[in-house]
Amino acid sequence: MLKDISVIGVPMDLGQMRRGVDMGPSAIRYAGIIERLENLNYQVEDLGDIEIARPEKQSIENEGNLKNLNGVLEASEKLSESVSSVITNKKFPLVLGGDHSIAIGTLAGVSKHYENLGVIWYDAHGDLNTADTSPSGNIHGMPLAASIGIGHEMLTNISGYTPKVKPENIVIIGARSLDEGERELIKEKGIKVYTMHEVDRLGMTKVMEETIEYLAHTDGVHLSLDLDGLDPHDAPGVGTPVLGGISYRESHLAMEMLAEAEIITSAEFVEVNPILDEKNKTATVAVALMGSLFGEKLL
Ligand code: Z70
Ligand code: MN
Ligand code: MN
Ligand code: MN
Repeated sequence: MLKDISVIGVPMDLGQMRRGVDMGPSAIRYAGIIERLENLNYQVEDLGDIEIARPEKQSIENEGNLKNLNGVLEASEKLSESVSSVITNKKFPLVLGGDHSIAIGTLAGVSKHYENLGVIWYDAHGDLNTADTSPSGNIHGMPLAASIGIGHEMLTNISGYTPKVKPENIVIIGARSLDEGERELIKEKGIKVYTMHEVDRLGMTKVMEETIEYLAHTDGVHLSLDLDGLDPHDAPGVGTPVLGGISYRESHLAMEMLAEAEIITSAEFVEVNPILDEKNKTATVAVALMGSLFGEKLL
């Protein structure tokens, strides 16, 4: 991973109903991401934030069971364009969220550039809902489904094509809160999932060895890391904390193994919510994990 890095902030909070996750990009910058990467000798360009409609300005028209659909669509198209031009310029796109609905736009921008993109989805959740299966109507619970072409046509067709990812090119790591419709979709599509049961049972070393091997046939791998994949003790500043998550140490190890394998070609870190956090701990953890992902070593 010797490419120079372009950072894109996405102050998105329309994919869920809690305030504050729009401040995620600021919190991550405040925790020192740019300096951290520069110290690893990357040339880092901060492209600033994508402009996102404020919830106050949205007429909360919920199309079916899709909250803030128009705002999410608008942001997804903008983000897709921005991410795509970063790749055209031969830089590594590093996207800072914002809620996880931004992955719809990120993957739309990334996958254009790959024939056979792999995705690692590091998350407590599957994010495999559609309007029909979602208990909440929150689009941040739907981006992985949308990216494999399942769900509302407006969400699956961002940037004018679908699907972005093949189900067999996905690995979910850290899952421990799956809705009924998500479980059915995982079985139907044969999606590879390391729930917390497998993380406990196999250990993170084996989980990552298998993940890297499983994705060996792909021509690029996107890492979509939801901070709620970590245990709430280590990452308390998230909108939907779920007990029994991946530890800070295991997450470091996972990032180090990805760095060593040199397979990651784009990444996003999402769901950091500084108003639910303890002294910016979660953004600080995110920055530390990005350090490891980009090759930081202890010795
Ligand atoms: C639930 C839903 C979710 C993130 C929560 C939760 C989804 N499955 N995703 N936090 N990042 O409402 O669809
Ligand atoms: Mn998520
Ligand atoms: Mn593609
Ligand atoms: Mn999640």
